[in-house]
Formats: sequence, C-alpha cells, structure tokens
Amino acid sequence: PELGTSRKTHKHHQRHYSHNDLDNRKHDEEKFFSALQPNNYGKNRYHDVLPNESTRVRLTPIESGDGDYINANYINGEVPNSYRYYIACQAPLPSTVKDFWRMVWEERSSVIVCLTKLEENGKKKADVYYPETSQQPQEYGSFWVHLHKKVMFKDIGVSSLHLYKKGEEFPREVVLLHYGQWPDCGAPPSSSHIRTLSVMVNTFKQRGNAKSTNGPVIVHCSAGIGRSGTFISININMAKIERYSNDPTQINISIKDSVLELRRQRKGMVQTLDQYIFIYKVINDVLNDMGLRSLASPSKRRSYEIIKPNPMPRLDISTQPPLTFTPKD
Ligand code: PTR
Ligand code: PTR
Repeated sequence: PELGTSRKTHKHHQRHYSHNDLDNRKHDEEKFFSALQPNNYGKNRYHDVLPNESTRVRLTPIESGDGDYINANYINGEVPNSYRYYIACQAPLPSTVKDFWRMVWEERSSVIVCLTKLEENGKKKADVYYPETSQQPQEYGSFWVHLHKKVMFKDIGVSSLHLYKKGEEFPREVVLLHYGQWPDCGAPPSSSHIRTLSVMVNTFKQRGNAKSTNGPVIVHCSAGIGRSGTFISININMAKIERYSNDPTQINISIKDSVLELRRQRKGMVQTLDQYIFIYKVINDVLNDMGLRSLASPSKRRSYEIIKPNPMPRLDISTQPPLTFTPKD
C-alpha cells in the first residue's frame, strides 16, 4: 500500500512495521487524531482510552487559547429519536476540570452520572471536580460551582449543584448522581441499585428538559468506557422496554448489537465479560418483573468472543514518529 509522504520517517525508526501494522496504525491514528495531538495528549487520563474522532465532543475554543479538546464522546440513545442522548467521558483530571464544566455548560446538560470512587485499591481513579461542602462555591475557569444540597438515596449520592458562568446572571441546576459501589473491571453487587439509578437519571433528565437544560446526560467512571458503557447500555435497553410496555410483543432487544453500537461511538465501551453478563442480568430482571420471558443468556464462550475482539487501542506514541497527516473527518 501507498504509505504517503508523512510515513517517510519510518525508515529512520527502530521498529519495523509490516504493511498491515502500518495500515492499522494509520487507521487508529486517524480515528483518534485529536486525542493524539501533543497539546491534547496530556488531557487523557489513560493513554489507551481515547475518544473516537468522529463522535468526540468539541468544545468552543476560548480566547485564553484553550482548544476544543476533551476526552468525551456523544452517544446516541434508544433509536430512533435520541441522537446524542448521552456523553460518555473520563473522570476529569485536575487540569481538565474547567474543560469539563465548559462542556456541561455548552452542551446544556443537567445530569451527571459518576460511577467511580476517587480511589480503588490504593489507585487514583478520579479527582474531585466539584465542591464537597455547601459553604463555599468553587471556581473552575470561567465557572463557579456551588453545592446546593446533597442527600443519599440507596447508596446513590444525589447532589444538586448550581453552575454559574461568569458574566451570566442566572445559574443552572445540574444534578450529580454518584454511585461508588461499582469497582472498575467488575460488575456491581446487585442489579437493584443500578435500576434505581437508571430510573433516577430519566427523572432528572425530564426535569432538566422542562427547564431547557435538555442536553446530553453525562456519564463518567474513571476511563469512561467499562462502567459507563455498561450503564448506558442498561439505560438504553430499559428505555426500550419501557417504550413498548403496552405492547411487549414489540420489544426486540439485542444486548450484543447495543454494545457493538456503543463501541462504534466510543472505543472499548463495556470492558469485561462480567459487565457484559451484568447487562443481561439487569435486563432480565426488568423483563421478569413485568412477567416477560428472559433473554437467553449467551454462553460464556460466545460472550467472550464478543467482548474480546475489540481490544483497547494501545497507542504508545512515545515510541512512535510524529503524526503529520490530516484527518478525514
Ligand atoms: N463529594 C463527592 C461525593 O461524595 O459524591 C465526590 C466524591 C467522589 C467523594 C468519590 C468520594 C468519592 O469516592 P470515595 O468513596 O473513594 O471517597
Ligand atoms: N489502562 C487502564 C486500565 O486498563 O487500567 C484504562 C482503564 C481504566 C480502562 C479503567 C477502563 C477502566 O474502567 P472504567 O472505564 O470502568 O473506569
């Protein structure tokens, strides 16, 4: 294959690539073009979890020179009428908290779902990006965030935040739902809290819509793929069941297709076999509660095949030549 002029540097590079390697690499680099730009690379929490170029959220660049990059992707909801219903993103880094709030404001979001603890097994998974007490609002770039109220409901922390943009008179209310009992790479202990969380998300989303903060539901965990993908798949499939609850013969669910669809929009969504099986468990619990038959659970082997052929992009740019081509989209 034609490698293009930008590839000439390769012969000076120690590692030798086969044509296939190069094709794959070029493909991945195009797919993650902005994430791999030197100015943006440090804004990724994990080097191997990057937002697909074609569905990434683009911030409005501001005068201070802050670019449009954030590690976040739009995710469609239950088709046909929920284009960009969600945003899946990584937990903001200290250096990207102001970008995160910029995204919340620009996208007119009113619901944030946080599915990670700050720390798991002694490892940092997230940084605090909003005030934990109501005494003092916190300043993040062009925004102030004030914790108006916080209550616990079945292990779910529900915080009402007031988001002020400097120069604007009125704040917007943003509800943050925090469920911290879900370890990364695993499944939560039971389906009931996740079902509750899913219903709460819909309720607060409706409330936001009524106040014209009708933007995407923002879902994050640590990397924004494993737990976030699992939760979004559950929320979508529960919506589908709900929509046809008057005529359950119309319910037509394929967990596999829904996961593959998510992965087209953000690479790596739903990370482990346990998480994949957990989606079945929750959806089957919902169906059974309505007196409907369960979906046939796939065999471990078949599920593994679905989960496995989509490895995380592992692009170690530190050992690779600079990127000089332009993206297609
Ligand atoms: N104050 C937030 C909350 O309690 O929801 C932020 C927070 C996030 C606090 C995670 C604690 C968190 O995790 P951990 O349970 O590990 O302390
Ligand atoms: N390289 C990291 C790892 O595999 O540990 C990336 C990563 C981290 C991927 C967390 C997924 C993670 O889980 P979640 O998306 O649920 O936060």
